[in-house]
Amino acid sequence: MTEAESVTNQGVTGKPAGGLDIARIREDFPILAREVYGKPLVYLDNAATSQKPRQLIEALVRYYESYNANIHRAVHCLGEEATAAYEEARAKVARFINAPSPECIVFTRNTTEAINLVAYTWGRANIGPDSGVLLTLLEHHSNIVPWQRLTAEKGASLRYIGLTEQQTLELDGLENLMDSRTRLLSVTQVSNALGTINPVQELAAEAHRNGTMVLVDGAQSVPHMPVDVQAMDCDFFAFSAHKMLGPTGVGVLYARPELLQEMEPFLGGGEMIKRVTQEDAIWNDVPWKFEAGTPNIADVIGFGVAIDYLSDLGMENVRAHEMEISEYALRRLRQMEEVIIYGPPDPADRGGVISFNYPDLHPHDIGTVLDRYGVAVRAGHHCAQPLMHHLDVSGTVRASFYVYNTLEEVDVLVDALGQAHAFFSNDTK
Ligand code: C6P
Repeated sequence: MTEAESVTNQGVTGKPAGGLDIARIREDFPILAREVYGKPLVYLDNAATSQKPRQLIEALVRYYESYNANIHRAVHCLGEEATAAYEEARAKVARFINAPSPECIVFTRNTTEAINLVAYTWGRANIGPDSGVLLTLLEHHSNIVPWQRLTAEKGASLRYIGLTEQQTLELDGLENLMDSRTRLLSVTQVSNALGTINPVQELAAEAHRNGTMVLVDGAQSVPHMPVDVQAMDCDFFAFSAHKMLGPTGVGVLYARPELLQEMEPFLGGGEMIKRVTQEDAIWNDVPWKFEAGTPNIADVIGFGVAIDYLSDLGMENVRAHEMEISEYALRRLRQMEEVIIYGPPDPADRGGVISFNYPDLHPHDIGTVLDRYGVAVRAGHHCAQPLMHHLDVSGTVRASFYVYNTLEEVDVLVDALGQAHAFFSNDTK
């Protein structure tokens, strides 16, 4: 019996873990059957991008084979079918995060573009020399650089909420950071680098008491847990399709409807107008006001299929499965000599992301050896350099889990890690 089997028989063997039938789920992902350097692929880089189910791949083929057309402008049947499927995907996204209506959902290219849209439109209109933007040390560069650019341009202040020793947000003394000048708190719901889950609902309530608007970066939360933007009471919410079984090239900006009404468009061109004269133009209704040019039609439709897939699994089950895997991985990694694990110790306080290091070994070296064992992880700064600087490391090795990962794959990771450590220890003797 493997370590994993001795913990539970619910994993790849087919019995539900967190209510999920993992063996059956794995059959939906053709890529999981491939080998890397002669070893079965163990894909643990899901925080970077997830793998895609057959249902999504087939939906993309179906679109291109049977109703490929531009949307919102054709009078023909294909155009109507494509428009209906595209707008149906918007409605599915709205339901998935409990947005009040599909009109609150703007399709972008990714989370990065969604945050930049807010910085460029709402930010330019509302941030001035007397204002401030508050971030946290857990942010991805996508939620740092747009605000650095905006605050530099406007002469506004930029502050960061720091971290406790357990690498959760240091909320003692928040009142000193968030003052009457703070126009925006922009915070990730789950850290991509450490897995820390932030109390965004409480933070939003605190921010609103202070008259501060709230943007939540949901790139690492929506794929992995139930999300309700109305309960969270955020003003803006951003995430990417490709991290949640969907295609690349599609992101989402949710915003409270009255904000979208007030905001100026981001890009100008076709689709985002009602009427254009030689001198000026009248903007289209929301959300189309923010979707200039031909959008990524096929991939938005595919995203709708990915949402159907996750909805069928049930996001509570997805979360339960990842907690089970994380708990097991944390336990096994803690048994290994010298491994330094980052992030909160309790799996309930973290998403399915585990970052770790060996002292004196570069994360890239570890990642490269793991790859030779078929194990795909991310190694490096995870686009979170201010956080790495705070931790005083150049980077970490990061294993990140999803619905198709098994406890047995954690065993493969741990064994390969042991081999990598032994290899470099001998190398340095
Ligand atoms: N993080 C990772 O390996 P895009 O690239 O726009 O789809 O997502 C950006 C982004 C924003 N916020 C968070 C919390 C994220 O994790 C990411 C993407 C990937 O961690 C790729 S760098």
